[in-house]
Amino acid sequence: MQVSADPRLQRVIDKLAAGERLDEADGLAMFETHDVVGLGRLANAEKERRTGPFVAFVLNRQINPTNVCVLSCRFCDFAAKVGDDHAYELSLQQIRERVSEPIREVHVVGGMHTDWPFERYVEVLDVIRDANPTAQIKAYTAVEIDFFAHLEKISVDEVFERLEAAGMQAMPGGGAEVFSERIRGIMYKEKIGHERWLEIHEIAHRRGLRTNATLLYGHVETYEERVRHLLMLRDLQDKTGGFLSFIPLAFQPGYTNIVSRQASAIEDLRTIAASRLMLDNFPHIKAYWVMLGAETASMALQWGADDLDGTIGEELIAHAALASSPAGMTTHKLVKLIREAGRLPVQRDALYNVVGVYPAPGYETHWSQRQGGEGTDPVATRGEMADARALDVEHHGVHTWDLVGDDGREVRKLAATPIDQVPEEERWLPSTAAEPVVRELA
Ligand code: V47
Repeated sequence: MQVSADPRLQRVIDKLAAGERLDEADGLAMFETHDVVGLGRLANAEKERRTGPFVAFVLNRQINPTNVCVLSCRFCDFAAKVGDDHAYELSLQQIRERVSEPIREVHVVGGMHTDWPFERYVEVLDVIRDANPTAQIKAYTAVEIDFFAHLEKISVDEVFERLEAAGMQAMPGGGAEVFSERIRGIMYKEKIGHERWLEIHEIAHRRGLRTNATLLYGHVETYEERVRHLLMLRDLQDKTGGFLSFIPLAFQPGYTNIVSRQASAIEDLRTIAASRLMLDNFPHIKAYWVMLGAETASMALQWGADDLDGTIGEELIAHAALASSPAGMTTHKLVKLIREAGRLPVQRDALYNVVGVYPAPGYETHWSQRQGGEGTDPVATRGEMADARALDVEHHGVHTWDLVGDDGREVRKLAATPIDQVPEEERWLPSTAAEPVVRELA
């Protein structure tokens, strides 16, 4: 069993070994320990127990329909007022164009516009569904849902009814910030507090909608406040089981003058690890490369994270706050980051169904020789995957699966079978290697 020189972390190790649940004191111990390597090992063991060597990612696109917002949160560099130079509103046609590529998820979040009627937000979803029926829609934070309910003078359930009818399939975890009235008073006075945020997620879960949760850290919050935030999420998850993923968001200082620099990489990794261990009832912990930066996000995959979010297309919120990461990522780069962390890339959809496990280089060649032509998605079918696994074990060993061919080209260009020609039930990959992740991600 693992041993730590820090007696408080040792207590966490002992409790986990005994199958005991961690409490507030344990949470603090993890945030305060000097044995950050020991903490990382512990969280990594927990990640591996859940999803083995696999790390998921999604081909997605973020749509921020407008940055015009009725709120003026101190920490937000994204929001604008009508007439500001940087204020923008996407037309429905622009939204249509942005979601027409082969993606699996559209993540919609934006400002709460002073003049837009609720109908406009519904139309945004209508247009996305119409432009790309295979992409699942993860739309609108609890803050926006609350805003719509007030705007329309209808219940939260009625808001969900309208949005679900327009194609909403999941809800993102934004707007949670830190569940602390102290921080709300300093940073986002006009925004809903944690009780309303949790209430709206509970309503979503009762309707069968899966949602995510976030924590905005690295500004003026204390470790106690981070731990209490995690415990409140864990309590709701005990009640409903509706959360899919937790995403710690590293605050980007931008022009806000709240702090002079972003949290350190060690602080990021510590937060990922502590979240993995405290949130024992959350299926997934996401390393959000946009805010962590690609290198730290890749390291987080050895510190408890099992998900890297996605290709994104064009991120605007963190980049308004001067995030130094790129605005989007190619599949090739994401898969490379996952492989650099010694993990096996799995493509998922918004609801964590497995779309495909990436095959070995020899296998791509085999495909392209056998079928020729260009596919639209690097998915392996049931039978093909069994072959790939055999090939992999024979020639490369399981950790050498790769997305790119020897010439460095993406497998997408070589893949044999376009995803829409693969029957739905064949997209699940029951090879020995894929089984644990299929179970866990489902
Ligand atoms: O709610 C705003 C945060 C969130 C800054 O659910 C900032 O899968 C850092 O919630 N620095 C929106 N963060 C993003 C979000 C999200 C992202 C990826 C995946 C998912 C998911 C959700 O971004 C906001 C706010 O908490 N934010 N400004 C900033 N300067």
